[in-house]
Amino acid sequence: MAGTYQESWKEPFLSPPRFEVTRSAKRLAELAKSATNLSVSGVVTEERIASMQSRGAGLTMLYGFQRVDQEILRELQALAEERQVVPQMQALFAGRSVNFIEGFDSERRAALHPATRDVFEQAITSDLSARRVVEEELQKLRTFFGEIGNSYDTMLFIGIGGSELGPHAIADALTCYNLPSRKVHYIGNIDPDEMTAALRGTDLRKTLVAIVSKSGSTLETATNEARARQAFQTAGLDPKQHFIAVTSPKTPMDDLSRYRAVFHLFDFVGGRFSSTSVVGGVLICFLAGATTFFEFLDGANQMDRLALRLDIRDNLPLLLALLSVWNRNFLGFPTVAVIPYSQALRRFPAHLQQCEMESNGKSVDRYGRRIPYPTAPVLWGEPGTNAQHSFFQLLHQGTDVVPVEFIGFKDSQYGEDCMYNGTSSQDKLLSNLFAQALALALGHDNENPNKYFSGNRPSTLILGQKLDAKTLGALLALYENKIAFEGFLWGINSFDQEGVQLGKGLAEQLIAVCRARREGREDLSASAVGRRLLDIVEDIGSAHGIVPKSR
Ligand code: G6Q
Repeated sequence: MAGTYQESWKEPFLSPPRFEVTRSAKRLAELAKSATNLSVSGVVTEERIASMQSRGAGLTMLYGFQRVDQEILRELQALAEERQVVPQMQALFAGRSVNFIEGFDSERRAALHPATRDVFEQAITSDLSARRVVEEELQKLRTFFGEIGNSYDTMLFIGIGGSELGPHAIADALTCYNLPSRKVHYIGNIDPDEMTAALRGTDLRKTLVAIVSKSGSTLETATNEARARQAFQTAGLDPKQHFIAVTSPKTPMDDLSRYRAVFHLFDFVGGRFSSTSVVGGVLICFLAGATTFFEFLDGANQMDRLALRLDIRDNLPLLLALLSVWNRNFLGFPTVAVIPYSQALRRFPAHLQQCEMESNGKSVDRYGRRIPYPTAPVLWGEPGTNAQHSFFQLLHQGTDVVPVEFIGFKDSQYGEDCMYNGTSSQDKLLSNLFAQALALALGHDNENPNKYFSGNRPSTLILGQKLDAKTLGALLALYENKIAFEGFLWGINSFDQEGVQLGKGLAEQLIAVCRARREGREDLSASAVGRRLLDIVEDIGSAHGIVPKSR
């Protein structure tokens, strides 16, 4: 029954040797001093590219453009074993608590997002109560979107952070599967202009509003919901007929007297890992239909199955994580760029930015000890080929080496193309992807130093037949599991986000000062510097000689 899910963590977590003292980490540090140089003639051969590939769940990963050889790959496998990362992943899939800091006040929860898509074949997550509540919510989704039929053509999707980035990225990626005339506006920011822009030209009579908040109390979402309700009331419409909620059981939003329907997510699913839960479900079911959403879940579930394999050549997420750790910890590269050669994946790097950096941007281990090695790289990216005309200069000739993860597909989504100068646009797109990987790896000699390319700049190529819903699910789960594996390798808790609390608390203090000033009171609870900043912005118009409008 919904709302009765109980956490099933009980036993102590695994305690493998610390990352920096493992035998393999020490050996990898040695090997890094003479790591494969991709720019040396005869290193990047067709045999190397053909042999250094792993396949699964509809994706092919080519890692021959990484600075690895067979010995380094063996040591990366050994590192995975010494750090017991597959057993840790098994514990995650079993619903054990993986979200904790031992010995300190912390969350103590499972991270069972794989259960949100474990609804096919033989189950791979072993928490029956979690699977049951997931299935109930999926059934509710099917029923609700079946019942509403074509009553609405527009969705206002109000949510922020994990309750917006992933769903937005996947919905953009699946736009070609949208039902006729379905559209969505996303409102995450507390910036009032975002809501104003969304409301302009929207026919509220045909609009469904999804309020998405796991906690049911996020400032931005609550504010934007209040504004949207006002807009409906002003238009003479009953918000209850138009608003649905996605939230945890028992939050202030878990209230059927205010919403047409309430869908539940649970504390075993972290916000940034909630794309395959009802958070992504309400959006994709509205835009593209439940069948597309289930195909997406199926692809994610296929990739999850690979994440439990021991051999890194069969476990794509683990291999991607190990290559990331190799570049970050042993070769010392501070950032990674994810460049999809697919316009549909335009929001995917933004989603991965949160997944990687909020999960693994940590400086203490599971026991609260400061760690002496780097953790998450800065992750960034934009779609190619556009990115080539923008920041690729730095990738090729900048002073920092930026490893790249290229993503590309053999076929376009719509299958509509044009022949121009003897090739299709899709041919040109993929040729550009491969050319960039080659140029980064091989470089180019030239007597003119300004035209010299050092090469030896690593990349991984992630390729698929076509970006359909199933492939997108696999791609998402590839990265979700990669990020969890990185956390297991580094010995950190990838599933909390204490780092966002400090600024949030200071903003609340300043908002209290604003409220007091509007009410003609003085509130001194914020710092003097913070209050001074409010004074400065108050005076900014007159400081620039602008006559203030009367309010
Ligand atoms: C994600 C984070 C964070 C969260 C947002 C929205 O993992 O926890 O980005 O998703 O702050 O939170 P609510 O869903 O509770 O509104």
